[in-house]
Amino acid sequence: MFKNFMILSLLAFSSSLYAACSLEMSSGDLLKFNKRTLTIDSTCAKFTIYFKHEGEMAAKTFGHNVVIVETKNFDKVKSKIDMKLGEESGYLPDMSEIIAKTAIVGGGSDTSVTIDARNLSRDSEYMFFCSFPGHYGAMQGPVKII
Ligand SMILES: [Cu+2]
Repeated sequence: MFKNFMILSLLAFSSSLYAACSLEMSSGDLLKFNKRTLTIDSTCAKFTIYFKHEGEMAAKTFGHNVVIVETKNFDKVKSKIDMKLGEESGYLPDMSEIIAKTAIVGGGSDTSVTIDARNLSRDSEYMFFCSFPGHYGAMQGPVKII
């Protein structure tokens, strides 16, 4: 009985370990992510965010990405969003405040970014948003660190 319990809990533990070091999210032809909140496990040396654009609009006209910052830095980072900086940069300059940033993707494309989640603190507040110009107002949410 005890042995069976041990095996079951080991299985549960390893599958949650596997699941916990990545997350999948998507968006489409609306100003919306499919998730309201992200959860990142701060024990993961490599935490990967997989992001897919499931719509049809081109990256240049209605692309999306996922950017993570400390909530206290959001105003500063969003104020630097500039169409002139181009799609490649996510319309953002290089900034130490940017913790993670995927590429901008258009309909049918996907991308990912991997970060060392051990740098994130459970005592700080984080959020995610899309840095395509004009999108962050609707495309944002909190990131929970566990
Ligand atoms: Cu967007």
